[in-house]
Amino acid sequence: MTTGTEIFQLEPFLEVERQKVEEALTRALGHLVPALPEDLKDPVTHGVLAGGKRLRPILCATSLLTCCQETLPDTDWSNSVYDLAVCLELIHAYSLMHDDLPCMDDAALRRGISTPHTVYGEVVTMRAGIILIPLAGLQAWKSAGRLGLGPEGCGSVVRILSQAAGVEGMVGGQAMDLLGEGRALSRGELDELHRKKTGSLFRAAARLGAVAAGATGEVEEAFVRYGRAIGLAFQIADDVLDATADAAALGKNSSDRDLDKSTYVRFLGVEAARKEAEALIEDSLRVLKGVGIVSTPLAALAWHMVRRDH
Ligand code: GRG
Repeated sequence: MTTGTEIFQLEPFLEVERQKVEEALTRALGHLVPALPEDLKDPVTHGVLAGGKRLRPILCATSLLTCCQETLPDTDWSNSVYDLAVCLELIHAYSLMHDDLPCMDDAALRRGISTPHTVYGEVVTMRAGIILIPLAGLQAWKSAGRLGLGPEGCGSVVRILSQAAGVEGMVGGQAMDLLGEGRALSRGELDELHRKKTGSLFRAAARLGAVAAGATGEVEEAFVRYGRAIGLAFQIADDVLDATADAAALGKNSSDRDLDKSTYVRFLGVEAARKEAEALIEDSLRVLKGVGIVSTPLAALAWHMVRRDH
């Protein structure tokens, strides 16, 4: 099978991108943290800077740069790309802080390190997570302006982020997940749950990149479909990893096995789940090609969603 990623050095690419994301997160916190109540400063910093693959902002920045075909952006413009992209990571960070709370997954470890509530307590961690939601919106709006988007474009960026984070997206998916515990979900319910809970931020990441680059409606729609397919593929791969990797490799305990949850592996088995994830990646790249976008970094990122080991 040809993937279009054979000569692309994915690991160095991811490392360089991850570093730019870390720098942008540090810049964002440098502006945001001083204004926070004293007791939230450390928990917010812990929740945002405690590692992670940073895939959502990397996807957003790569989509944006691909649409612009920008080869040598000046430093300010380039920083603003990553400043926009990290609005997604602020939402992701809050969701993980809350997801790990005792009233949800009750996880003491994430990425191999202590979760915020085990260090700062449950109530403070809840507040630290909540405060990240408006901060993410503000981050999106300010950085979109610095990228040169007008009021309408800035509004679109904040709307896309808010919809992805809200009841039509991640929060809606999490609610479905909580309500579905203890009963077997149908395949349709499982797809809807994950399209919302996990998929919505990936979809928004690809779409925000296109919108911030001023893409046409047709190209924007292709990025939505690309993001939707790789978001679902990411989740299927997550279920496969949860079923096959050990806790040390994942940096957490296997929550699916512990909670007896409906997963893609339960529906399909490991091999068929892997194949379905790969078919989604192939579809996602066909959609981009349909609007004339053949991008090695976007292809490599898409394949990484299903070939990663953690
Ligand atoms: C109470 C209804 C309600 C909502 C609160 C907690 C919450 C909002 C949403 C949780 C959503 C959630 C936990 C999604 C998980 C998505 C996921 C697969 C996370 C792991 O992503 P990676 O692998 O993590 O990108 P890293 O560690 O790399 O950042």
